[in-house]
Order: sequence, then structure tokens, then C-alpha cells
Amino acid sequence: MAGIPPPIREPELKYTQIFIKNEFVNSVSGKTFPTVNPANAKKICDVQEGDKADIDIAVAAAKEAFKIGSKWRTMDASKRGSLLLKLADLIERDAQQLASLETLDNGKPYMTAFFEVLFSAGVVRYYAGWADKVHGKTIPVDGDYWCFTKHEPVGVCGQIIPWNYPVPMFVWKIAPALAAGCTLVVKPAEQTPLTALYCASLCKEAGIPSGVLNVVPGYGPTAGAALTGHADVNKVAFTGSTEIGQLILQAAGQSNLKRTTLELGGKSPNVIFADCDLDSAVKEAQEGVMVNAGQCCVAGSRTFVQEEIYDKFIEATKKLAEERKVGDPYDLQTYYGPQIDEEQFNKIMDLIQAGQKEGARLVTGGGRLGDQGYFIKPTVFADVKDNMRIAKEEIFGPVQNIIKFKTMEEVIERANDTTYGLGAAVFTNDLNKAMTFAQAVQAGSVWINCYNVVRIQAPFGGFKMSGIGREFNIPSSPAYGVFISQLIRYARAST
Ligand code: TXE
Repeated sequence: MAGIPPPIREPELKYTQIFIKNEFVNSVSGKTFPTVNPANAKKICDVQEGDKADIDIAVAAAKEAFKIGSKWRTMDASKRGSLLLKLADLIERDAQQLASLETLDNGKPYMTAFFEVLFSAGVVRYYAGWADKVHGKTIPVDGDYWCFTKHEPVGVCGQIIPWNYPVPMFVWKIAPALAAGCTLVVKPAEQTPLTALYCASLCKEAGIPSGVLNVVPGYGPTAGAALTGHADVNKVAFTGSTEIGQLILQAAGQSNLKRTTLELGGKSPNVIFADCDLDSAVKEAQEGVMVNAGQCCVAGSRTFVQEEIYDKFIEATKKLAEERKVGDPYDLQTYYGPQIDEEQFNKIMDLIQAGQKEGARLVTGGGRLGDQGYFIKPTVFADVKDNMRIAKEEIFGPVQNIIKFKTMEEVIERANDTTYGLGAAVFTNDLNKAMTFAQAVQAGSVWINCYNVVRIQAPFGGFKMSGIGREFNIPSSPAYGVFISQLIRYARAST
């Protein structure tokens, strides 16, 4: 595509160690772990494996950097903003390298990775602007007094990120914290440590002082748990499974009542009314679930289709799924690549089999693609019932479940009949229907005639067991917390 530099199929592997106090160091234990290319299941390289001892050192460094009078604490807020602007420029400068590395370590198509890197630079730039605009209030209290509020950075933030969007997740977590003046220890997912370490080197190059940002790759139950249970960590921001989110909340309670932001799983409903623009709804609904090989927290994994257009919708969806190009992620035409690892691959295949056993109609796909790596064919089920496992559990794979419905009242109840509440969408040309659904559905983001529109200026997060708190906030006290808001978007004018 014009304007995009070509991918580097064998990007240089410069950073494979733990990043503490602006230096790359080996783990205390001397242990390493392999990171694997999911497109061929071969080891890319070994990475230093952080554990409790390394987390302790990293937290101590972050605590030191946060001390009153430290370089970071005395830096002008506007200067923090300018460092973030520099970081955004560096991310853009190295977009080709970062995207190539992401494709290698994660398996996502290079084109997607490239745009995610550019998006991430934009996120950093957005927060650069916030650094000197976090204002307090003056409050006319009763009596001979005046009162003002001042926002303070929370302190040492532990940031635990998943593997599905490694660069965006890294910047979503670090940029608001740095803008607010916090210090950080980041634990990237064990499947995808390479781009986080590369970004750490860019933070150093941008001039972020020593100890402010530390990155400790390692496993969840060891390095991750050490971070969440640490008494000197003031906040943990986590994106991952609901199951681990529950553990993190427990660890926060048992250690020091650290604040937590949790962005967890979903089983998002996408409701297609008969009066929609059918072609657009078919395309958006499928992309809403198959993007990133289905490894997306807001994936619209329950497609409710009104009975009048049910058969037509299935036919068009099948055709589209069979046209999708799945395979080599370095090929610019590839729509999606492999699943992240064998565990995720097996989980998805197990759910596909459960769907068949429980009586859903397999319209297309349903199996492995090729004989190496973790590729799965675009899979579509029809006649899915609400109580089937594929309609209840987060699949996190390229599996679209089509469910028939008749009326608005019925579909609202069924859409909300889940423990999750991350995303939801409605396709209709009737504004009343769109607004009725948008207000009744329990979800942090509601899309109308579009799907998966995520913008840095709007809050992002879940209802119910999809999480606590919102991304795209500034972690300062007292003004941050749980703000429940609904995001309603009109991306396309209906004609
Ligand atoms: O997630 P985990 P996994 C969902 C999706 C997927 C399932 C399992 O359904 O199939 O979760 O994926 C760290 N203390 N999502 O196993 O385990 C771990 O090292 C502290 C949705 O990859 O939640 C990694 O850095 N940390 C999701 C991060 O948590 C721990 C994205 C996520 O891993 C830990 C990913 C512990 N005890 C998966 N155990 C989304 N919301 O987008 C693990 N970790």
C-alpha cells in the first residue's frame, strides 16, 4: 500500500533483557524464557525471565524515582508533556521496525501492526497534551475558609498487559501514567515481550529519567503476581482475562488496597435489525468479530439477526468469510494471521467442537488452516442458541455466531443476559430503534451502524465482569475513579 514502508521479515532483535533504571539487565535468577513466532511455532529468541526478585528491584527503582524532590517529581508538567511528544515522534520514526517486530512476535498482519503503531504514537501525543492541564478546583465552602483541590499522581503504577495488542496496550497504560507524573513497572505478556522492550528503549531515548519506567518480562503467576501483591505499588492497571482480574482484585485487597483498573473479557452482542443497510451490516459484523483473528476484547461474538433477513444475512456472511485471506502475516493482503499460541488455538478448537456437538449449524470453516503455526479458518455458525457454550464463553478466535431474534424487547433481554458488558452494536436505519437499544444495553461502548470504533478522546471499559474503571483516564487523585459512561457513535449517516 502506498506510503507504508515494506515489512522487515527478519527484524533485528536488539532488546531481550529486563529494563530497570534505564538499563537492560539480566534476571536475578539467570533464567530466560522463549518467545515464539505463532506463524510457524518456532522460537524467535530467549528473553530474560523476571520473577519476584526482579519485580522488587524494579518497584524500588520506581519508588525512588517518585520520591519528593526527585528529578521526575520536580520536573515541570509541561516538560513531561514534551518528553511524551518526543516519545511519540520516536515511535513513529521506528514504526517499520516496531510493526515488523510485532508481526514476528504476535503474528498479526504487518499492515495492522503498522497502523496500530501509528495509533499508539497518537495516544502518546494525546496524553502529552494532558500533562500540564490536570487542574484542580476552588470550592466555595461554608464559613471563613476557602478550599482548593489539587490532583496528585497516584505513585508507583504496576501495568500488566496482554498479548493481543502489545504496542497499543503498552502506550494505553504508560502514557496517562507518565503524563500524570507517576512512575511505572510494566509486565508485558509472556507471549509478546519484544515490542514492549523496544518501546522501553525509546522512552530512554526520549529522555524519561532513570527509574521512571521499568519493564519486567516474565510469567503471570510469578512476575505478575509479585507486582499485584507488592505493598509499594499504589495502583495496578490490568488488561486480560476476567479470571485473572479477580485474582488481581484479591491481591490488591490483601496487600495495600492499591487502586485497580481492570479491562477484562467480553461476549459482546451485535444486533442486526431487518431495516439495516444489509451489505454494510454483514461486513461490519464480521469484521467486528474476526479482526485480529478474533483476539479482541470487544469482539462482537454474538451476532443477533432479525428473522426477516436471517437467511440472506447468513448467505452473505458465508461468502465474505470464504473470501478472507488468512495466512502469512507479512503479506500485505492478509486479513488475519495465526492465533497467538497453542493454548489459545486449542481453546478455540475445543469451543468450535462444542458448538457442533451442541447443535449449532457450521456454515463455513471450523478447522485448522495449513500445517504449521496456529491458523484457524474463518468460522461461521448459524442457529446458535443462547445457552450453548459458544454463545456464553469468550472464544477469542475467528468464530462468528449467528443467533435469530424477533423483537426489540426480546433482543435487549438476551443481549444483556451475560456476565460481561464491554461492547455492543446495533445496525438499523431507524434512529428510535438505535437509541432504544443503545440505552438499554449494558455495555461500556455502544456502536450504531459501525463496530469497534475506539478513540483516545472517549472512555473505554466495561460494565459487570468486563471490568472496573475506564481506560483513557489520567491516574491522578482525587478525580479519577469509576465513571460509567456510554459511548454512542454515529459513524455513518443513514440514507
Ligand atoms: O490471559 P491472562 P491469557 C482473555 C481471552 C483469552 C483468555 C486467556 O478470553 O482466551 O483471556 O488468555 C498476566 N497475576 N483475554 O491466558 O492470563 C499474564 O502474564 C498477575 C482477554 O493470555 O489474563 C499477561 O501479562 N498477572 C484480554 C496478562 O496477565 C497475571 C486479553 C493476561 O493474561 C497472572 C487477553 C497473575 N496471577 C486475554 N496470571 C482482553 N481483555 O483483551 C497471568 N497474568
